[in-house]
Amino acid sequence: AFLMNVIRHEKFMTGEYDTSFIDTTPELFVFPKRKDRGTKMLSYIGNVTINGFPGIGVKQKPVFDKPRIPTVNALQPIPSGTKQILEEQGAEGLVKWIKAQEEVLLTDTTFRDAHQSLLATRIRTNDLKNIAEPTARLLPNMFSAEMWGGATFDVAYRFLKEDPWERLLTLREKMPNVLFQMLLRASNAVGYKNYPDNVIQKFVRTSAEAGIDVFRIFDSLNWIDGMKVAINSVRESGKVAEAAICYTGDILNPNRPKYNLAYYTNMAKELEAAGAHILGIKDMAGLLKPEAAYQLVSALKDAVSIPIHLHTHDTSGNGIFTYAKAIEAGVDIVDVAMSSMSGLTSQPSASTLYYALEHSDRKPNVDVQSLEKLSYYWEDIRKFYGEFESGMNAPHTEVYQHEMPGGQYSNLQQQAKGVGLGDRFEEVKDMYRRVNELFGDIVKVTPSSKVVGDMALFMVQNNLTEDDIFERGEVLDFPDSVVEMFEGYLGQPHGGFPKELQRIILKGKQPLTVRPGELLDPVDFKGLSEELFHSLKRQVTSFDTLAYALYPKVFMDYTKTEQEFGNISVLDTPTFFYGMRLGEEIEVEIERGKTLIVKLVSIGEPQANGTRVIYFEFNGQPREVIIKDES
Ligand code: 3PY
Ligand code: ZN
Repeated sequence: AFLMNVIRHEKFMTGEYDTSFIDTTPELFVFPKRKDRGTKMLSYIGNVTINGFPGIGVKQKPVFDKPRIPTVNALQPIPSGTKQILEEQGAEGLVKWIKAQEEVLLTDTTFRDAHQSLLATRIRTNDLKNIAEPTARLLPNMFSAEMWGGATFDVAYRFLKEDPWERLLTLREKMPNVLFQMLLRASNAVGYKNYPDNVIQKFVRTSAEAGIDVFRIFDSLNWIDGMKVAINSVRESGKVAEAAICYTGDILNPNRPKYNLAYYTNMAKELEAAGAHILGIKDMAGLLKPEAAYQLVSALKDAVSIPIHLHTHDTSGNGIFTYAKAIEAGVDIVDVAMSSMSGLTSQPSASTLYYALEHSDRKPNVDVQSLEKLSYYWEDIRKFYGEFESGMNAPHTEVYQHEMPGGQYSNLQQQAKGVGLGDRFEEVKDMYRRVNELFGDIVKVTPSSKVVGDMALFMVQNNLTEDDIFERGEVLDFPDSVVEMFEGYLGQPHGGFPKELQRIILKGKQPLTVRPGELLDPVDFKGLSEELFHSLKRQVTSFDTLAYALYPKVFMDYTKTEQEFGNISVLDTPTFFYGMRLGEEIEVEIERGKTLIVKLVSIGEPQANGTRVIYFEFNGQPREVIIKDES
């Protein structure tokens, strides 16, 4: 417990400690009441075995093969990489280095966007951890690994009941050579609404200290005013500010002039002037067609002097063709995923791109055999998450109609099921397109995409048309997210909101015209931290305080689970989702070098009070736990 207190202590985690730290920090000796870790863990296993996992239900645990982890020589030092370039030469030096490379550089999104887009962000730290060091050894020449941000933060606490900061620290330790990249929703941080400026500043600073190097910053309405606080915070932390334009529409379609080439080149110039080290093109839905990619990248190369990093989703099946044209036009970096986690709503495959470029002068500097080996691992663990697959198994060119981001598809599908529209998803997708038109053709990416999705669900559920909105809008109770966006709480869209619709939705309320961050009171972090200390009765880190500031309810629910079941992130994924089979024996490494052996012996009959006794063997000793049967 003492070591845990030291590790969890804020000063230790932020590096502000010296050798007198232990002597001058008496609260290290306040230990929580001794609780039995083993019983807590068995309670979790018993509970999930009997009552199932949310979204999966009670299912017999399938038998999975052991994931294939490539063998590497652990005695060799880990080769150095881009992380060392940043450390030695700073952000400006890194930018110079990028520009000097002839080959196209690669960002691996497998640890973040790939599973956000294919598996509703459900991949657990336990599975990421096991492949981190082999990845660092086998792919030392990657530009970066995107492994944090976007939905990972929220989903980790909310559904996986694990701490996303621990994920970051754990992976950082195992991958010391490659730049870590995260997706930051500018003033929305890793959430769905605008936060006060001091939350954004503290979040960036703390993420940088915990190991993030490259921050891809975007605003969900492409509103540059909303991005500046984040860009400045990243620069002040000495890290790399990759400011992104979100790509929507089609620059080559003369009937869709709102988002034309000049719109994007102007935005790029403004982002460069605002301090971007790298310009991101964030094609979150995969709408950037090959010829458009050629023209866009060529024009941006002329417009700005910073490197260009292209992100797309392969939903339409055109991803590699788009990359080939962008690479021909001189794009510096592109986002790819390990092949077994690529394609469809995810990123294009790294090894496919490698072969496409094999005998060209822009061939990426990666070992394709290493890509293949790593891909086996992801192929194996992907099976653990089968329940979260979207069911999409071939390219969907319909994305050019609905324009839904890759990361939203499987989520909206789950949301539709949740409100009883599971069998009307085709209508929901079409309504998503219509809502975008109704809203004046806006950029759709988290959180604005969620607002469009919420409105689409609302309209399908209530059988509403656009005419109904205008005719009966005064009596309709619009979703909160829709009202807030039209109030200006996500910032301002290009060309403004449609005035008449805004009046109907706001029902007399006046919209904001300034940056929401200017109006929101700063968060009192010291106060929050004391509040948390009193309710959790344990040391509170700046990680906890930030999580609480961003997601108060989600974080408190997470701590309840933590108190009830302990640290369940150490369980293997099949056990975490399905519990155990009768007679099965598993090993759980609760900390480095300390492994528990758990066997499920039998499950008692339900009692009159609705409980069951579950009999385990725990390191060879009989142990029982009592579980409430929810069925
Ligand atoms: C996110 O914000 O999570 C996204 O991936 C947007 O594309
Ligand atoms: Zn994406």
